[in-house]
Amino acid sequence: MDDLIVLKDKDVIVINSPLFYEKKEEFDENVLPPIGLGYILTNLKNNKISCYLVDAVYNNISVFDLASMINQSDAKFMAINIFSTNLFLVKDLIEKIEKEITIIIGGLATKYLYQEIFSWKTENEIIAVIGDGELILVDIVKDKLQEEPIYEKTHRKLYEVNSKSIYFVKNISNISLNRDFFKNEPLFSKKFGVYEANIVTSRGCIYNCAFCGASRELNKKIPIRIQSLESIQFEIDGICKKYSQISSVRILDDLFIRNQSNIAKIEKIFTHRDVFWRSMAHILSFTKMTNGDLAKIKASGCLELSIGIESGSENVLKKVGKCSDLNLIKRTITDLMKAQINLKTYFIFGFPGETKEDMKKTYDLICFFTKEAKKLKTGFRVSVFQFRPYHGTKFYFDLFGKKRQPFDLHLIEDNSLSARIKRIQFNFTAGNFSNCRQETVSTYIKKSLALNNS
Ligand code: B12
Ligand code: SF4
Repeated sequence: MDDLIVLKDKDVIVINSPLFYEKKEEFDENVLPPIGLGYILTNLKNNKISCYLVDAVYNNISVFDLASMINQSDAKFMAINIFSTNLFLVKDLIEKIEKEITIIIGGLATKYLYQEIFSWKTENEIIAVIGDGELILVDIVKDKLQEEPIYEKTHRKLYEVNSKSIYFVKNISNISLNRDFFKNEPLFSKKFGVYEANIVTSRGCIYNCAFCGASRELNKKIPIRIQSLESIQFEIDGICKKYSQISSVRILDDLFIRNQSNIAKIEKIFTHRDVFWRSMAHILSFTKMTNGDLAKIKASGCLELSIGIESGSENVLKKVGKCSDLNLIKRTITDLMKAQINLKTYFIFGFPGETKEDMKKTYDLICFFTKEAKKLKTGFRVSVFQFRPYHGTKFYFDLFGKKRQPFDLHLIEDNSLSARIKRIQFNFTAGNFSNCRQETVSTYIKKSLALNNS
């Protein structure tokens, strides 16, 4: 394991936490670099703190090997992200660490998981951070923290970086991302035949999806931050300079397109640049756009838009809180197809209380879009998941109540699903919350995905 050698002489090991317990021999999926950790590493380096990224997902490192790497390193700090899906893997990792090291845990989920995290069996100090990590981490490592923890007990501290904190990144256009830390960039997209780099142009979200931990309602203390046009242009110039083979930029946030007034910005960024782009987008971003606007998006080099639709049942959509107007959804998607914009759409089966009729409506909607795409000769694919109640989401609270300890939910790998749909990095299950049998949910997932090949 080469990394063991590299980990010598590093003060801070920054870890993209593993999604699987064991090394996955068959794992050959594209894995995106952890952008949030990239910002953290960049600021550590800018402050002359030696650090190293261990990407346990991309490097396919088991929990056991990761623990050995940490135990054999001479690092004084380890900083690791955590998700609902790997809570118990991170627990196991931390409980396997035998050396003295300060453990810093961050990411959106810490807000709801810190009590569980603080109960883990380790003599090491654990510091949990809610919110932006890049500024506070430097002061943690230098032992120069200028704010008090919002919660503290023996060897455990919780810090909250909200808009009042001096560690809050007020202007995300002023921070930099050193991509040297990423070993898996640029990534080759087989689908589009392009080398791509990834960017995130906003923080926070203006929407309120009931399955998402980033929803506005749940993060009121954190204002939305948008990267400026100039800063995005500067970032993309840097990417093009760094990677000569780059031919596309992938934007990983729902707010890049946002609304009609952003089209001029998109044109300025991409029309005169020799790179394509693809992005996540919210379905409501297009509500006021004309066909002319959509044509401009296409002409600026848009390879594909990834849009969450989630369900074809208005009842379910109302609970989801994204967009429940099915006519609007159909019209928007069809208009995008008419503009020859390739689409990747996301759907979820197995929402709480979802019935077989609801699932059928989702399947029928996907069939409708598949036919439309054929008719209009444009690219259309679907990505389908089974519902998972992530900690700290509206659905989680609705299902389990606010009083219930927020950590006794086990999200485990669903191997049957993985075997079928070949995206093992996303196939976790916490059980079936719908009104149907698991078999029905799985059948609809399978049938819907099969439409990709029809
Ligand atoms: C884009 C995205 C992805 C992308 C790419 C992420 C990337 N490469 O950076 C992809 C599709 C790969 C992805 C994957 C997953 N994602 Co995601 N993702 C998002 C999304 C939409 C934006 C995240 C983002 O880039 N934010 C901007 C960057 C700059 O911020 P950041 O990553 O949050 O990091 C900052 C802080 O959170 C903090 N921080 C983060 N880590 C750490 C660690 C330490 C030690 C400290 C101090 C601070 C700190 O500091 C960073 C810099 O300020 C969010 C929802 C949202 N709008 O926030 C969901 C979200 C974060 N994802 C989520 C999940 C669950 C996952 C997966 C586990 C899904 C799965 N595989 O089953 C994986 C995890 C893979 C991984 N190891 O990264 C959930 C987490 C909720 C939860 N309770 O766990 C979210 C909130 C969405 C949701 N449905 O609720 N995701
Ligand atoms: S799913 Fe996307 S649009 Fe919905 S709240 Fe989360 S980040 Fe926002």
